[in-house]
Amino acid sequence: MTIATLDHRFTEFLLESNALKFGDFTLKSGRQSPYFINAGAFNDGRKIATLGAFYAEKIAEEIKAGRLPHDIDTVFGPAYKGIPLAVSTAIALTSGHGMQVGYTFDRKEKKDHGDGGMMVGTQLADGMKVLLVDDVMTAGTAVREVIPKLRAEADVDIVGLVLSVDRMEKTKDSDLSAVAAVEKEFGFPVLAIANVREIFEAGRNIVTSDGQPYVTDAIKSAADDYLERYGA
Ligand code: OMP
Repeated sequence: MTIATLDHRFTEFLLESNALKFGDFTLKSGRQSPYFINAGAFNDGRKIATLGAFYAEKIAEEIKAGRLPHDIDTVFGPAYKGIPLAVSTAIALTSGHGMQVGYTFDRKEKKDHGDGGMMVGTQLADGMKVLLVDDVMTAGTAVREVIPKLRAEADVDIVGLVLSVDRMEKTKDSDLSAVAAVEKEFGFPVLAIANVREIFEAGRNIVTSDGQPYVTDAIKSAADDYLERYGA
């Protein structure tokens, strides 16, 4: 018996959860895409727990491979969509992998009463090892917005960024992928549970309840055209 790879199992989960949609979508970058990954579809206890377990599995794999440190202090998810990611990942790292880690997220609005802090959860301090988690990267805009917020809190050591999906797209002004550009600019690894090419490959062999592949020839061909134009 062969054990399905992480990217294959994750693609199954994306498709079954309706988190991967096919159609015509305008992205934050303005690009028109024939597919969209919607992390908002992980909207119940089972799905968010499963998602956290996928992140934790990826992180454990990368710790083993030496690309992430074993002594991560906290998992940071940018508000709002990163909040359930950080919490579910921290739970899964503890329950499934025996790691003691915190979770942290930012407030979008400044709070002027109570503790007055900009961060919720484990508070950031100088030298702390912080692992970022986010949903999808297209151009890297979201991550560029959040890093200055972390740096304003404390001199933290950002050890990496883990995504659900790397869309493998070129930046506007170079042939580098957005992931490679962020790695180069900030000096930490950007890792994804699956990238879009792996997802489309796996999706050809995953079938709906009526036996049809989720990724039909027409969908695959639209995705290929899109990646031909914007793919890195
Ligand atoms: P960048 O910030 O440009 O990397 O785009 C990623 C963000 O766009 C994600 O955090 C989402 O808010 C949104 N997005 C998706 O959620 N799924 C996609 O498939 C594509 C995008 C997008 O707009 O590029």
